[in-house]
Amino acid sequence: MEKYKVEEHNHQLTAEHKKNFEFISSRIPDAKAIVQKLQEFQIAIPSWALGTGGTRFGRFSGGGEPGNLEEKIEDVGLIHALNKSSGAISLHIPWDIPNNAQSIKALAAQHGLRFDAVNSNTFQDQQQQQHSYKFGSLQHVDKRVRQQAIDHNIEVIRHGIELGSDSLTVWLSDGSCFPGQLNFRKAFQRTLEGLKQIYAALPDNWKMFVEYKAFEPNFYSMTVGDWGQSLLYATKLGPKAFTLVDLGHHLANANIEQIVALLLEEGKLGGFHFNDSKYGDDDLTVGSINPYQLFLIFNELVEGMDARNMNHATDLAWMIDASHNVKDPLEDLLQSVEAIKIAYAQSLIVDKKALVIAQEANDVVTAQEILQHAYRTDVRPLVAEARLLAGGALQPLQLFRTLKVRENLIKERGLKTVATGL
Ligand code: LRH
Ligand code: MN
Repeated sequence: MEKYKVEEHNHQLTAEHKKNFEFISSRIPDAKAIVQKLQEFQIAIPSWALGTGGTRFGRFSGGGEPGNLEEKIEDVGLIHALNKSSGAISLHIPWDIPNNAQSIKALAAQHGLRFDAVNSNTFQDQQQQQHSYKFGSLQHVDKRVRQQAIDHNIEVIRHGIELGSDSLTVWLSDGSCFPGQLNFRKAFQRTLEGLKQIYAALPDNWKMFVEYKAFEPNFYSMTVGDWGQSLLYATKLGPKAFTLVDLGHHLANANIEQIVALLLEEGKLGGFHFNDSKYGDDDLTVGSINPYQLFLIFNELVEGMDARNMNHATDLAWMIDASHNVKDPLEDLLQSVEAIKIAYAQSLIVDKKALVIAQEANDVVTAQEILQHAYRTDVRPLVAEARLLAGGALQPLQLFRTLKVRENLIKERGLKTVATGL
């Protein structure tokens, strides 16, 4: 993405933007500090969500998909050039094995990208694999299957070390589909034993994220099925283990913002897989279904992180985990990053002192008014100003379309390339 194209785009929009930015800056305390925080706040893009996703009923590719890891890094680099908010990529192994780690690392650096958490995969059987994960991986009744899964995770850590990553995400599809199929206690003990061996292989400065999920692909029990189970594992593993909250991994109507507040209070919240959903693990665009919930989650995050003097930008892992069935993958990711930055900005303008006074006075009405005033404030000029100061586009999606990026990718890569991933 040539810089002059971004500057040309911004030149046309700057006057309108400045008017909007001055309007909101005059109505909130310390807009400058908020813009600074927004500039620092980077969200990692999943390497497995740069192509068209699908369901068991079908997959409708949009063309121009990245056919290898190099092209995936170029696509994340393009997103980052547009929004200056996606300065990291999260790899999934073996979907994206970096054959030559040094050249991959150099290519990423050229695009201003670092490598966030690396993800293991013991939920699919690979071609040359000796033992099947049909009945689980770390929970498996057969020690050889468990050892195979442990070895894979240690291999993933090795790839991460080569790339300069400093965290491993373990999501286990393990569980059962029918009552009586699984001994829950043994499954828990075996899984904990396996995670301990993986934990022992972590470099000193690394973190391990234990991602929980309520159901799918198992539909009776999941061996890491909710925040409580993940917290149990993370607590028994040690100080380098944390829970990972994927917004789509909860039972209906779960109060995710309360879960976040408590995991933060326990010092065991490691990070997020942001997406949105109406029913199950729908992996939809962040903020597309329930943007108020996303705001309430960030409100708890900012309140809890400030209470622990945590650095908003670096002390938790901010990652997207989405799948695109009907939208252009890059447009979908641009919308998701924007939704996350807007929710973060809204949470930064909450009048926290007044909220505490209302809460301590059981003034329920005023407490709601304070939150919804922030939620109903159009903070988009703050997010845009942060982008502008960072050299990004004032309207990334608009510029993506104006420059016919997808059309050019289709010319370059064709209609048939398929990106590895979901
Ligand atoms: C499981 C999950 C997990 C990934 C996978 C791609 O639903 O959220 O984070 O490994 O999606
Ligand atoms: Mn996830």
